[in-house]
Parts: sequence; structure tokens; C-alpha cells
Amino acid sequence: MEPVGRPSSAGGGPAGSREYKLVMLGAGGVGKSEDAYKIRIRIDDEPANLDILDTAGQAEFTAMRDQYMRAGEGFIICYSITDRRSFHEAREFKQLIYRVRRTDDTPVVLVGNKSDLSRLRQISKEEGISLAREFNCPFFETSAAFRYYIDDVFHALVREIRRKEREAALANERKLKPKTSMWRRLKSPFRKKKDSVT
Ligand SMILES: Nc1nc2c(ncn2[C@@H]2O[C@H](COP(=O)(O)OP(=O)(O)OP(=O)(O)O)[C@@H](O)[C@H]2O)c(=O)[nH]1
Ligand SMILES: [Mg+2]
Repeated sequence: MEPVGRPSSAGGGPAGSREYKLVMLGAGGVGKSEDAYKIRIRIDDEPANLDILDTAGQAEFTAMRDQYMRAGEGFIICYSITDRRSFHEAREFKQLIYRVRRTDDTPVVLVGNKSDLSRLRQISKEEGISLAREFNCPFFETSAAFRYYIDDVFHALVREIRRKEREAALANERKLKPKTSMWRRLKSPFRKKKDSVT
């Protein structure tokens, strides 16, 4: 039986052209829109179609936000290293994801953008690392303007999605396994008997 609500490994179209629905979150002006598009890349020798949803920092309807929070498979939470308020909002976005999805298992990558503006820096790299540790997710400082570490962000997020899907599949297998071995044990005396008679 297919696990409910999860794409099967064979699903998603011809030979591995799996699509990943990624959502960009973050306060207004942090640089989310610099990288929002559809891209096709290879990650760990497997092709991936990234469908990236750009969201607006503030003025959005809650109902719509809940919808893409549910539909998204991976989330990039973005702040600007030049804007402390956006750093605080990063934590709020993480909480929002939890509130909508009710699980800490959602694939997330934390991004501190505008790393090129070092003279305007308000958030140290250590603060970013520490927040990512709290989120239990990968972290990158990027510059969308110079395309520093942008690809790494998408790669890390797809890897997170794949890893969590593997974990879910394994957990599912483990759930089924005890039943199988129990059935074998129940059947084995009969099998032996039959064997010795014939
Ligand atoms: N120096 C520098 N500027 C950047 C960088 N990324 C984005 N910007 C600039 O920051 C401004 C805001 O970028 P957007 O991509 O529009 O920000 P946004 O997060 O989409 O903002 P909202 O759509 O309002 O939520 C623009 O002027 C960008 O050119 C970066 O890495 N470095
Ligand atoms: Mg934008």
C-alpha cells in the first residue's frame, strides 16, 4: 500500500524528474524575489525540477499563506544580515510552519542574505548558525546579488527533502516488519510438520 500523502519513489513522472515544491519565506526586502523561478538541476546525480514559490514579505491573506504552507515540500526561511527585524521574523516563520503543519519534520533551510553588505551587517554569522541549530536545519549566508551560495541553498533543501522521505519510508518498513516475522513464526510449526510427513 502507498504511504498516504507521500509521493512514491516511482511517482513524479519519467525517470526521476521529480518536482520539488519549494517556498521562499521571509520579511519584506530581504531578497527573496531575486531567486524565484523554475529551475531544473541535478542533485547527487538525480535530476530535480524546482518549482519555487515567491511569497510577499507582509501583506498576504492568512488563508492563502496556510495553503502554501501545507502544499510546500521544503521551505527557505530568509532574513537579511543587515536587518535585525528580519532575523526576528525568521523565527516567527518557523513557528508558523509548525502551526500549520503540526510537525517538526518539515524540510527547512535558513538563509542570511546580503552577505556582500558586510559594512551594514547587524546579524553575526554565529547568530545565524545558532538559530539554525535551534531549527535543526542547514544554514547559509548568501548574496543573491552576487549569487554566492545560492545553489548550495537549493541543493541542501532538496537533500533535506530526500533524507526525510527516506526516513519516512524506513519508519514505514519497520512498522510492517514485525507483522511479517510474527506471521512466519506462526506458520513455521505447520511447515515443519508438513515437511516431516512428506
Ligand atoms: N546588496 C544586495 N542587495 C540585495 C541582495 N538581495 C536582494 N537585494 C536587493 O534588496 C532589495 C529587495 O529585494 P527583493 O528580492 O525585492 O526582496 P523581497 O524579499 O522579495 O521583498 P518583498 O517582496 O517585499 O517581500 C532589492 O533592491 C534587491 O536588489 C543581496 O544579496 N545583496
Ligand atoms: Mg519579493
